Amino acid sequence: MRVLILGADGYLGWPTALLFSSLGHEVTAVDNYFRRHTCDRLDVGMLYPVPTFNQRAQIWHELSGYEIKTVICDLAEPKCMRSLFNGRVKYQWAIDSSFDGPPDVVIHYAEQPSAPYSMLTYETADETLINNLRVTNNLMFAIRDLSPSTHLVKLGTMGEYGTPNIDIEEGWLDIQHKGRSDRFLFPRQASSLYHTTKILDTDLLWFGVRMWDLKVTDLMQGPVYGIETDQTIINPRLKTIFNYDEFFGTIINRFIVQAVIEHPLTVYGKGGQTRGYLNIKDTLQCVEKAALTPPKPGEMLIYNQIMETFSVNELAEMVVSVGRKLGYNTQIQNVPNPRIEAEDHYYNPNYQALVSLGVKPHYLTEDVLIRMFEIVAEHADTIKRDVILGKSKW
Ligand code: USQ
Repeated sequence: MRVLILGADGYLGWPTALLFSSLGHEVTAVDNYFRRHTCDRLDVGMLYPVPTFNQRAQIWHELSGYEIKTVICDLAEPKCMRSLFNGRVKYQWAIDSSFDGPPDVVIHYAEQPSAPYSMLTYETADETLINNLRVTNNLMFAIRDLSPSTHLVKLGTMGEYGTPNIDIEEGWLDIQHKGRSDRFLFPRQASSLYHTTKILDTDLLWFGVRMWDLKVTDLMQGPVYGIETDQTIINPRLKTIFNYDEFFGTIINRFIVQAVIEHPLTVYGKGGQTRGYLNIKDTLQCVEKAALTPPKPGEMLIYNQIMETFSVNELAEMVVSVGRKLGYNTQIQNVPNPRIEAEDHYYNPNYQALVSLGVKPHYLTEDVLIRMFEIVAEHADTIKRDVILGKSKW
């Protein structure tokens, strides 16, 4: 397949590009360096440096023989987006820079992914809204106008549903009302502006599916943890970006870093907040299965992309237990919750569909945590203690 990956320099985008390339697909990878530039601007650091986007593609080619064509441009600009479909694309790095045709599948990660960043200031809220919605709209129109049979795989988030007091279904809810029934998008209620953009994306794409028979799969993903995938371990220069700051570090990744530098684990509020989690390896499996299982034209498939659920307290206890076994003085500190979110709530999402498609879950075991500790410990000297506690408050 011709696979176009948008946001391909990021934590999930780069390993996704490696996976599809390793399977022999023709991969074009696009990014605008938002993550790297924003980390520099906020001065939050990363666990280790990674080569530039083009260098990564070259290194991959030297090691595997496969080609990932790179494009550096801002997908919020319609010209940039449309060039990927109409052949006017300018590759930054490619062995063969001819255009092979529009993609069979697009994997869309090209969004500002941080809830705390979206809630930092008016400017970061606006940037999040404009970037995320414009990129999705540009993509929807590029597909509609230039390649209507392309399958769009969109990364959404479990946070779209919030924490309702009923079971969370996979995307849809059958409603009975006054003797009649119909199926609707499951009710959505986010608790950050970032998560709200994901709801708006879902609505936008559902509109495109109904109006123009687009083919969309929307993946409701939970917070991801982990560092290694089957391809990134081939060589240290293929590692994915790893953040541990309040903006771009997800909770499990942050807790491991905190434990390694013996900073108390930052449990926000009461710690009863429960979410569905998954290993980065399972993100790749899910995206691959979704890409290989396209909907029919005019159909939107929605999957809940999580493998198990934990409360913040449960995660903290697991990290403390492993940290202490490894000889770290690991403590927990309940800090005032910077977010407005339920700290004690019902949570029962369904998430069987991706497993039914063949995804084999990697669970959060002690061994998985120990391996993460080992990798983080190799970089302990570079960890910035001052970015652990945050500035963003709702
Ligand atoms: N939390 C803590 N302490 C911390 C960091 C987080 O208690 O130091 C809590 C948060 O308050 C929240 C939970 O842990 O209740 C998860 O927080 P997170 O920062 O790991 O995840 P979140 O902000 O929800 O966002 C992340 C990704 C986002 C993705 C989302 C999936 O950044 O891109 O969409 O996970 S989900 O949470 O299911 O919406």
